[in-house]
Amino acid sequence: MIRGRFITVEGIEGVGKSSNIEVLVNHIKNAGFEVLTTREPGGTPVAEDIRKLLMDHGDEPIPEIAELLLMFAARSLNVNNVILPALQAGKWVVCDRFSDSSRAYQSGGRGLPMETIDTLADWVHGDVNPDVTILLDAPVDVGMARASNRSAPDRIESEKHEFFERVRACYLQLAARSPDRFVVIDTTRSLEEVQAEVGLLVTQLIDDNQH
Ligand code: Z5A
Repeated sequence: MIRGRFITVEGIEGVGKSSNIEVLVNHIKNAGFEVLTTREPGGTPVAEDIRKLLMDHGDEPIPEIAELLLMFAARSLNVNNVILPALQAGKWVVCDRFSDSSRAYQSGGRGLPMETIDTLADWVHGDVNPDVTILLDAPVDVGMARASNRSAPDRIESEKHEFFERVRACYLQLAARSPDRFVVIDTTRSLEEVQAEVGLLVTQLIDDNQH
């Protein structure tokens, strides 16, 4: 029996996922719920090792199918060892990226069939699906400019502008197809404004959960 609420945060790089997850988590804690945060790829020791393999610029090319399967291998570890036990213990779970990232990056960006990703999602995490997905959205140039202030780009961040345009378009299509699950937040505004909107959204979720 799953009792906690499962929230995922999605978006292209630099839209402010990390900056807003903190606010989200604080609101949930202040409302008296236990909350666990995790990220993908990653979240467990082995899944974090898979993350390193995926992000590093090694000499060996990583085929698109291998990339997809590694994302789902990491997800299987995170779901079984972290997310599901927390939900079953009544905790809320906030996950920085989940299967919608595979849909947006590996299907939207790389062109792999969406049906394959849906099949893997069903196989790897069955009924463990987000109750709410917050899609932080901004034009690619805005996200890239914000992200460029940080460390050197990893393997996926080194993709071209058009790749991220396809990823963003795919995210927006996914959100349009599942309006009951997705909330799209425009992050071109100041961080304070975006965080205030995230706060309102969580307050609403907490209210819904209590009635
Ligand atoms: N990936 C995949 O392909 N398939 C999958 O299934 C999964 C993942 C799960 C790792 O993700 C990569 O894995 C990712 C997708 C792929 N590759 N890419 N690209 P990640 O989440 O670890 O990495 P990321 O997307 O690059 O996240 P990020 O760079 O950490 O971005 P962020 O968390 O969204 O942004 P941030 O760190 O909160 O903010 C960036 C900067 O902008 C920072 O200085 C903030 O202070 C600033 N900021 C944020 N919001 C604002 C506003 N509103 N105004 C002004 N400045 C702001």
